[in-house]
Amino acid sequence: MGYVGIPVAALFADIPGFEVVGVQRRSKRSGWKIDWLNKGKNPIGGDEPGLSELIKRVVKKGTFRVVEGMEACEDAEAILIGVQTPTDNDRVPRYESLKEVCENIGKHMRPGVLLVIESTVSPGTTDNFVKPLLERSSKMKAGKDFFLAFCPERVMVGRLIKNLTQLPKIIGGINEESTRRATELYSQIVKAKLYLTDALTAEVAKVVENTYRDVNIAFSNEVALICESLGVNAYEVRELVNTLPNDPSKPMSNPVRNMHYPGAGVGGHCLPKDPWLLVNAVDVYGRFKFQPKLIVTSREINDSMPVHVVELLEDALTEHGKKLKGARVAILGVAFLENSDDTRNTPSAIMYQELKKQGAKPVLHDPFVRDFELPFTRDLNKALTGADALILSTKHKQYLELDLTKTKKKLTTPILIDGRNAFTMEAANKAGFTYRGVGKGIQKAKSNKHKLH
Ligand code: SAJ
Repeated sequence: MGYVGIPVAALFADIPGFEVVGVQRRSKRSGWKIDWLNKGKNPIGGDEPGLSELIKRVVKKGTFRVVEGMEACEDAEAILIGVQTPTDNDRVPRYESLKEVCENIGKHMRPGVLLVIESTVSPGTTDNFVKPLLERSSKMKAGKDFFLAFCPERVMVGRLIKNLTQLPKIIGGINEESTRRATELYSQIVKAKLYLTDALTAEVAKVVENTYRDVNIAFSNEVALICESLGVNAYEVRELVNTLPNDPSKPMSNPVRNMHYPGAGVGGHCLPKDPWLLVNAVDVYGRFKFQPKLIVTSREINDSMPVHVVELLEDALTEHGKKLKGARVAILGVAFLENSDDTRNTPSAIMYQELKKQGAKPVLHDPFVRDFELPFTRDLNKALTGADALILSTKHKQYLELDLTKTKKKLTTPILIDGRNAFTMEAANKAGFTYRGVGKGIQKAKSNKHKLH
C-alpha cells in the first residue's frame, strides 16, 4: 500500500463487479496504513486530487479492504505487485521484497491467476527472476497454468489518479495470453491507449523513459553551470530554446526542443535509480558488456547539484565576510517534489550532509512531511529565525508565498539561495537579500582574451 498500490487498488475497487484486497505488512514504517485505509482515510500526504474521496467511497461500499496476510491471494483472479525495488549504494538492484512477495504469493495463488509487476525492475527481471520464483513456489507453469505480465506504473506524486487513468499504459506479457489478460484488466481503469509488447521490451521502455528525463535534466543542469559562469539566466535561455516551433504535421522537419528545468538536484524513487537498472541489465543479461557513458555521467551531474547549491551559499557568505563553518542554514523543503510528502532520495538530504561536513548547522523544514531519517521541523518560524541563510530546495507553494521583506527580518544574515527558480534576483535584492540561484549568473562575462585588432 504505497504511492502505486493505494491509488491502483482504489481505482479497480471503484469498477462495478470488482472486489479489491490490499496487502500491507504491519511494519513499523507502514503498518499504520492498514487501519487508516480500512477507516476509509488516505495515508498519502500532500495534494493528491481525487484520491481521498475515492478511498472513502470504495471502503464505504465495501469493495476495498486491506489485510496483512498473503491468504488474500488464494481466491484472487489477478494479483498486482507494486513493492519497492531499490538499488543499494553500489547501484545494484535489491530485490529482497520482490523475492519474498513472489515466493509467498506462489504458495497461495490458484491456477489461472494473472500476475502483474507494476514496480520498475531491471530489464530481464520478469522472465529470469520473477517467473522462475513463482513457478518454483507454486509448482505451476508460467504462461500456461498462470499468467504473468510487466505493466509499469507511470505515477507521479501530486497526480497519481490522473497519471494512472489518463496516461497510455505499456502491457508486456511473458506470452500472448498473459498480454491479452493484462489488457483486459487494465482497459477497466486506463482511459488512454494500451500499448502491447513483450515483457523485456516493456521493462527496457520503462527505465529508458525515466533515463531520458534524467539525461535531459543533466543537460539542463550543465547549461545552468555554463550560464552562471557567463552571467546569464538559464531559465530565460530555456524559454528561448523552447520557442522553436513544433509543426505536428511535419514532426521530423523541426523536432521540438523540450529543455528541462535545471535545479537543486534530482530526487524520488525513480530517476536516481532507473538509469542504474539499465546499466545493471547490460551487466547481468547483456550479450556484450559496456558502460553507458552519457547515462552514467548524467547521474553524476544530477547528483552533484545539491553540493553545487552549498558552493553558491559559500560564495554568498564570503560576500558577508562569513564562512560555512558555524553558519546556521535553513533548508526549505525535505520532500523531493513540490507539494508532496515524498522524501525518497531527496536532494535536501545531500545538502544537509554536505553542510554538516563543512561545519555548518543546517535546519530542515517541510510543511507536508510526517517522518524523515534526519531531524526536521514543521515550524517555519523556528527554521528561519536567526539563520545566516535560507536555501530553497523544494518548490512548495507555502514558500512561493513568502513575504521576502518580512522573512529577511528573521534572518541574521540576509542570504537566499534559490535551488528551484522560485524567486527573481530582482525581487530578492529589492527585499535586501544577497541572492544566488542555480543557473542564475550574477555577473556578465567579460574577457580580455578577444582583443579587437
Ligand atoms: N526535476 C528537475 N528538472 C526537471 C524535472 C524534474 O530537476 O525538469 C527533478 C525534480 O525536482 C525531482 C526529480 O527531478 O527532484 C524527479 O522529478 P519528476 O518530476 O520526474 O518526478 P518523479 O520521479 O516522481 O516522476 C518520474 C516521471 N517520469 C517521467 O516523467 C519520465 C513519472 O512519469 C514516472 O511515473 C515516475 O518517475 C516513476 O514512477 O517512474
